[in-house]
Amino acid sequence: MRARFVRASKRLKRLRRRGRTDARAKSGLEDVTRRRADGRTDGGWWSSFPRTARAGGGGGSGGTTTTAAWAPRERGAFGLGGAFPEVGVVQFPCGMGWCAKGGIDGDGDDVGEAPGCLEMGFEKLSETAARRAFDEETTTREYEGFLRHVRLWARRAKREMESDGDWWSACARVGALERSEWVRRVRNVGAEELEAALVAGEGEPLVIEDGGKDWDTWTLDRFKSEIGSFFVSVNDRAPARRSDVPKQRTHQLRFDTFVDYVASRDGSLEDLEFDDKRVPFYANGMRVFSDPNLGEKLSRAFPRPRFTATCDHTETIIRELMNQLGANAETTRNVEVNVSKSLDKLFCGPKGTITRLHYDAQDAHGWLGQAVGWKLFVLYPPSAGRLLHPIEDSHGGVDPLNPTECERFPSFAQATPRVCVLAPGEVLVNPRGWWHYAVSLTSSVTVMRNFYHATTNAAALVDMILDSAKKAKVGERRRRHKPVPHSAC
Ligand SMILES: O=C(O)CCC(=O)C(=O)O
Ligand SMILES: [Fe+2]
Repeated sequence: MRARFVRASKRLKRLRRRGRTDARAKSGLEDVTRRRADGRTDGGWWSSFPRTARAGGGGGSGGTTTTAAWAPRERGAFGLGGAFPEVGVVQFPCGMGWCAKGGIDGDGDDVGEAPGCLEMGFEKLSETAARRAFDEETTTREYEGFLRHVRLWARRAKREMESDGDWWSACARVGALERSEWVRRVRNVGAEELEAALVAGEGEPLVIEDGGKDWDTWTLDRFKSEIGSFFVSVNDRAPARRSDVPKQRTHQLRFDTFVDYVASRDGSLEDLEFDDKRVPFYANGMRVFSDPNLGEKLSRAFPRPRFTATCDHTETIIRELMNQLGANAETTRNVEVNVSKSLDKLFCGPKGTITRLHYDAQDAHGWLGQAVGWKLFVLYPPSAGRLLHPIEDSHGGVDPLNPTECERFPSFAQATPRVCVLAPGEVLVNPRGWWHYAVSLTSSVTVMRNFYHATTNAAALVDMILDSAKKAKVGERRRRHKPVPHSAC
């Protein structure tokens, strides 16, 4: 192997000296990109590549200029290699890859008939990049803060468990931050009670213990088989902040492959086995409910909790406003899908995946229900905002779990956290403007919806509807005026 590398790098050096490498590699790549990009040869980054490709490949000069499928056959044409996700191609570096037939070239080097390049589907290519990122040793301040909190708490809980031995009640105590209060827990919540929790004063968060009683029992495996084909974006810090650039790592892969990754980092807090060198990746805010193939299935599996019927006025407001605007049924339907469906989301990640402190944009209320696993939430009322060192409008600069955060931000010590640990089937209602932080204590899947209530936060929704109606109208106009293709004769 080593000898191959040495030979390859010697040859690379020689080729670079002769100035041949780039031109040949690019001409080969250009041809593949043409085939893959369905004629999109102008405008893309590859459009600056030489237009000529030599039929049959091979070195030397001459050859016919053609756009026919062509792959380079000699090593020199492979250049430095690389992955080109834009066109779904992986090109081996010079001297790498496999050779079908051996042979000796003009320089006396052992060469084979190398494959032009390996054409890989975009999905495969993205997955390869994601897997590589999962393996990188990188962490974040919030993940470190969480680990420090858990280890500190574990020492205390261990002492307590020795007295009562109840692991899950000990797990619920992981949220017992200094000076914290528990979020109020209710069952069989009535319409008035819930509405009051949203409307009165700053509102009050509630845990509805039977909120998911109409949901089946779901497991990670069931999610994997039901929505495994969904192509999901995962990242190592969420929600995204402008100041994350360029630190945030985002990758895309099929959901079933991501579930395998989640399972590979499975385990409850009890084992206290954390990969503290690798921050876990989080599928944060999957818009799978608006997916044309999978959305219906999920909406049926997770019917909106009954208590929301009396305070989630989102769809009524959309229909009412579209009616007043004189919109037709198609536009109304489009706006309903674009606005309302996009407010339903799914979150999935291994233990230790974090949603950093923030409040939900566009003045939205929200409910968050556990489908799989346990999750810790830390909340602060809207009026505590200035103690949380807000950055970029709706993001908190403090990390609620970090044991030394008050040394860094002394005023943060005055903020009183409201804490809850959600178990499967439980739903947290989070009124508008309430700051919240979430961390998975086990492998976890959460179903979430942002919603609007006629007398508290409808104004923000009206803006969203008008915006979406404008786009839906433009789309319809475009569809109506589709150019008729010229006939060939
Ligand atoms: O990670 C979570 O479950 C919290 C999600 C959340 O609050 C959000 O995306 O707005
Ligand atoms: Fe949120």
